[in-house]
Amino acid sequence: MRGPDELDRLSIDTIRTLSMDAVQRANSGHPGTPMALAPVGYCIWQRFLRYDPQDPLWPARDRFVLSAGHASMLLYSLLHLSGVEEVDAACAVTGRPAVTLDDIKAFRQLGSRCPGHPELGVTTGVETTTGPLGQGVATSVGMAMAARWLMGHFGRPGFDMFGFDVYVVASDGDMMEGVSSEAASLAGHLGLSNLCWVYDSNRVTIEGSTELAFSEDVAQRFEAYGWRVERAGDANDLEALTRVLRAFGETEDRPTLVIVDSHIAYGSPNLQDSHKAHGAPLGEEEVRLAKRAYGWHGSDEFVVPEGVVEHFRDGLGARGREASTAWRSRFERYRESYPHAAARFEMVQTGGLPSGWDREMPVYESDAKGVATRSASGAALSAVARAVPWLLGGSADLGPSNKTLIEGCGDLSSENATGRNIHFGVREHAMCAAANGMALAGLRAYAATFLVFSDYARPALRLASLMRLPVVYVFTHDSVGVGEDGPTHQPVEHLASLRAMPGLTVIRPADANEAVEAWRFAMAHTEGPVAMSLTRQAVPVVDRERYGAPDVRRGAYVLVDTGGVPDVLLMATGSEVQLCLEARERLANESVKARVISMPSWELFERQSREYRESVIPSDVPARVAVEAAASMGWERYVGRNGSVLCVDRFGLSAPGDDVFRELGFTVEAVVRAALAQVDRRR
Ligand SMILES: Cc1ncc(C[n+]2csc(CCOP(=O)(O)OP(=O)(O)O)c2C)c(N)n1
Repeated sequence: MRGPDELDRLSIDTIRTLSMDAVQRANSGHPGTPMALAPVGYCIWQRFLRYDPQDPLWPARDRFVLSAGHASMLLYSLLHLSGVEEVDAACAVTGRPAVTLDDIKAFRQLGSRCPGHPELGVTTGVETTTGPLGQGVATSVGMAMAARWLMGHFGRPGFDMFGFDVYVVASDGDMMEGVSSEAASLAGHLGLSNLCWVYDSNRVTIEGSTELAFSEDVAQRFEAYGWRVERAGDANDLEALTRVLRAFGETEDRPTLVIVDSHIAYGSPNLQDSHKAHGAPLGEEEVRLAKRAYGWHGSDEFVVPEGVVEHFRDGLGARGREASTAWRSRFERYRESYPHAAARFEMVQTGGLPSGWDREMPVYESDAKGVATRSASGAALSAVARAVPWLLGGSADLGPSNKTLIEGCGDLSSENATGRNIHFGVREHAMCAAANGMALAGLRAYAATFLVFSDYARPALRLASLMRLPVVYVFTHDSVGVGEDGPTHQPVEHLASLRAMPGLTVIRPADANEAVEAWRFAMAHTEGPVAMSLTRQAVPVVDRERYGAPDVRRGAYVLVDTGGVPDVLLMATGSEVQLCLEARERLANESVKARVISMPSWELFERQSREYRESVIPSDVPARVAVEAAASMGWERYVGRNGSVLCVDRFGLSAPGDDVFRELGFTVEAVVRAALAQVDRRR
C-alpha cells in the first residue's frame, strides 16, 4: 500500500514523464515547463478544482486556464490521468476519454487531440485556446466577470449556485505581455475574488534568464493593482501551495496572485540550456537521467503506474462528481421554483435567444440628411439588449462615441456584478480578451472602440475567430471621413486586415437600416465573431421603397438597377454607397445604365450560392467600379484586373471630414468619371 504522500509524488512524476515522453516522441515542444509545473497542476486539480471529469460541461465547474500554453503537455497529462470524458459536437458526453494515451503518443501530430497548444473544441477540458502569451490570463478575467454576473443574475435566495472560480497558470512571458497588465488592472479594479493566477516565476524564458529583460517586482505590481499576493515558494512544496490556494478561497474582495518559484525541467539537473528546455525535446539520454532522478526504472515510455488514475478518481473525480450531482439536483429544485429563470439559464448555456428577441428593432424612414450608422447601431443594440438580458459589454472608454451604452442596465462594477454596461477603461486588448472569456461562459459580449484601434485588440480578435466565439465588435469612426482627428485616427488598412482573418465576419453597413440588420445577423450568428464598421458621420437613410431591402444577411445585394443589362457595376460599402447612388442618377442622364451594389460583408457574400453571386455581379458585365474609403487590397476580386477601385492607399489627413473625402477623391464626380472610363474602355 502506498501512503498519500507517495501517491502525490507518483502522480506528479507521472505528469512529468508523460510530458517528457510526448515531447521526445514528437521531437518538438517544450518539455521543461510541464515538468516543473507538474506539482502546481496537480495541486490545483487534485485538491481544489471543482470539476467533474464525467460532466466536463457542468456550467458551474471551476475553470482551469493554462495561459502558458506552450506547456500544453501539463494539461493533456492532467486530462488523461483524471479521466476526463469526451464531449461531442452536440455537447453530449460520449463516455470515451477526452485524451487517450494514444493521443499523447501522437502529441503535435495530425489528428491528435493533443495539438501543440491547447485548443478549444479540439480537446474536451480545454476551456480556452492558449499559446500566444498573455491571452489566457486576459481571457480568464472575462471568465471571472461572467461567473460573477451569472451568479448575480440567476442567483435566488437559497440558490447561490451559478458562480465558479477561475484558476490560471501563468509564466514569466505572460507577465511580460502588456495585455496581462491591462487585464490584471481591470480585475483588481473590479475586485474579482473568484480569480486566481498562479504565476510560475522560474526566471527563465527562451533567450535565457529573465535578468536579460525583466526586472520589475511583480508582487508589488500586483499589490498596486489591488490583488492579494501570496508567495508559495518552491513549486514542489505541495503543502505551501495548498495553504495559499486555501487563502484564495477565503478571499472575498480581490483577485489572488500566487507566486511559485520553479526550476525549469525540474529533475533534470544536467539541463543548463534554457533554449533546449523550451524549444526542443530533452534527448533520450536526458530523459533517462530525469526519469532516474524520479526513481523511475526501466526504459518504457508513456508509463502510467498503477494507482495514479485511481488516485485522481478518488480525489478530483469523487469530489467533482459529488459537487456536480448535487448541483444538478439543486438546479432541478431551482427549476421548480423559478422555471423562467431556469429556462433562461439553459438558453445561455446552449447559445439560444428568447423568441421574438428582434421584434423591437428600429426601422428607419428614408432621410436625406441621414443618421450615422454608429447611432443606428446603438439603437439596435439597445433594442436587442432589452430582449436579451445576457447581452453585455462596453467600450474602451469611447462609449459615448461608439454609442454602446445600453439604457437602464446599470454599470458593471465591483459593487454591481450584474451591471451590463462595462467600462473597460482604455484597454482595448484586455477588453476583447475579456469578451472572449465572457463568451466562453455563454454570455453574449460586445466590445467597442474606434476602428483604427482594432489593431490594439487584434490578438484577441484572432483567438475569438479561431475559437468561433460569438463576440460582436462595434468599431466606429470607420474611415478618413472621421475628419479632424487626422491620420492617427483614420483607419485605412483595417478593413483589409480584418477581412483577412479567417472566421471573422466584417460588416460595413451603408445606412441606418443596414446597421440594424447587421445586429440582427450578429446576434443570430453563433459561429464566430462579427466586426461592425460604422460611420461617425451621418449618412443618408436609403429610400427602401425605391431601392432594395437591406439584405445584409447575403453580404451583397443589388440596391438599384437602371433597367436592362447594366453597362457598369458600381459596388461600394458603408458611407460610399451613397456616392454610387448619386453617380447612378447622373450616369442615367448620360444614358449609361449603372447597377449599384451594396456590399456590407464580403464574407457573407462569399458564403452565398454561385447563382446568387452571379445574379449580383454578373460575369458578363466587365465594366466595374468599387468605391470604399479604405485600402484597395482585395477589391480586385470583385472588379477584376481591369476594373477601377476608388480607395485610400495612403494615410489620411487632418481636416474636416468632407474636405478629407473630397481631397482623397471621394466625390460623385469621381465615381461618374471612373464609371464612364470603364464603359468607354469596353466600347
Ligand atoms: C505572444 C507570444 N510571443 C512569443 C511566444 C513564443 N514563446 C513561447 S514560450 C516563450 C517564453 C517562455 O518563457 P516563460 O513565459 O517564462 O515560460 P516558461 O519559461 O515557464 O516555460 C515564448 C517567447 C508566444 N508563445 N507568445
